[in-house]
Amino acid sequence: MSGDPGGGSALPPASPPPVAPADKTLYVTRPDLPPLDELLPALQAIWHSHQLTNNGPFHQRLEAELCRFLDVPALSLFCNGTIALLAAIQSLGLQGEVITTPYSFVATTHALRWAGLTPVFADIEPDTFTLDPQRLEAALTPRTSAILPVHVYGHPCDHAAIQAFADAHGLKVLYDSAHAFGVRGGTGPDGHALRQANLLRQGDLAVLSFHATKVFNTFEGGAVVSASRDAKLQIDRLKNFGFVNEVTVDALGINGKMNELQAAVGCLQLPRFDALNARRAAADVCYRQLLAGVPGLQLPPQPTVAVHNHGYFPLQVTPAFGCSRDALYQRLREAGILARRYFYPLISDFPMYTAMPGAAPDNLPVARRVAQQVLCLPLYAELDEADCRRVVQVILNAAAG
Ligand code: T4K
Repeated sequence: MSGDPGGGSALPPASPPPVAPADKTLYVTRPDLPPLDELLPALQAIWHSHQLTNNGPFHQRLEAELCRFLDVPALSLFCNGTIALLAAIQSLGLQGEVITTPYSFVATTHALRWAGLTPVFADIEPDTFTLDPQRLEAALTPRTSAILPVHVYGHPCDHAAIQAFADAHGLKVLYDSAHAFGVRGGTGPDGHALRQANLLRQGDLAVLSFHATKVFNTFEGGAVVSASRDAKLQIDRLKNFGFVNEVTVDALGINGKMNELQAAVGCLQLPRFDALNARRAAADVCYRQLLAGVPGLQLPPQPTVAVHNHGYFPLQVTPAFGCSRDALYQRLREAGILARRYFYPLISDFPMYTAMPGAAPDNLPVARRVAQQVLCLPLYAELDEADCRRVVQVILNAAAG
């Protein structure tokens, strides 16, 4: 055992001093909430009407307002994003195998399994962390019915290439857009339309999550975006047990309904989105400036969109950094900073998926490397410059050894 048992050493500390443990905890994210006094009139209206769920007035209002805000033709609210994924899968009538990414939250793949489908994992692009269209061909079999890509961290998939492949092989495309709320289009410097146009209009259906940890939250919640009123009506029936009317059930539906409390919260959250996003964007810029040029750190890709939602700050800690990703994760924790390794382990490494097609480690080299390197730093509207500096100081201390 080494050290100074008497505690009286006059030597200076070998490394920079740790950040004061008395500092407040910084989480990877923090939900934004509307002022409580704005919610009270909504609660009074609910108490007065006794309409608690089943397509009540707040539910109808939120669907309409979200369609306008997101500029989509039709949208069905859900109790959460996972059940929304399940209903979307069911409404597309998928069978057999679905090509998907191993680099996501586990709900993406769980939804396929709950629907009795076989996920087939394909690798991701190194720049955007999204499903690599070049890897689709190798994953295709006669049993393939669809592709389930994820706009991970709100970065647009290469939807033009994915759609071209799907069209060539008669496949459906269902986007897990849980991270893509509020991401809006634009054109690149050369005038070419960027990848996203309107992200939520790509593919056959897109699914959103409004979980507490998302940039737009209804505590729990989600939605399926569809291209037509007919498609929406079918999804609405699926989330209500398959009821067509009081006496007719025509499909194996589920209870996926959003209740009036959640919808009322959503109505109050929506007008706040842009202002909160501007604050997240400022924190994002602050990190980029403070971390630029640190050896061994790779900053998150600059989003190829006009408006990003800044839901995550996925920093890559490469072997050239002063310590490992996991050691940095631990150093941050000790300083009260709860960064997260989203998405480690890969979904394909969870025991129920290791035997699935494409799950073999040598099939997923990019996803495997990224999962070993990514650390999502705290990013949310409340985070101020001092908070960002505190996070970066711990990182710089770790780099110094
Ligand atoms: N597809 C994708 C690509 C997804 O990312 C997700 C969900 C889904 C589908 C499924 O959608 P949902 O069915 O969830 O609507 C979180 C979320 O639970 C999960 O919704 C999310 N993705 C995933 C990326 O992250 P955890 O286990 O990391 O959450 P937790 O509880 O550790 O929260 C992280 C931090 O957030 C906490 O340290 C503190 C803060 N927090 C969290 C909650 C829940 C709060 O401050 N308040 C809160 O209420 O999974």
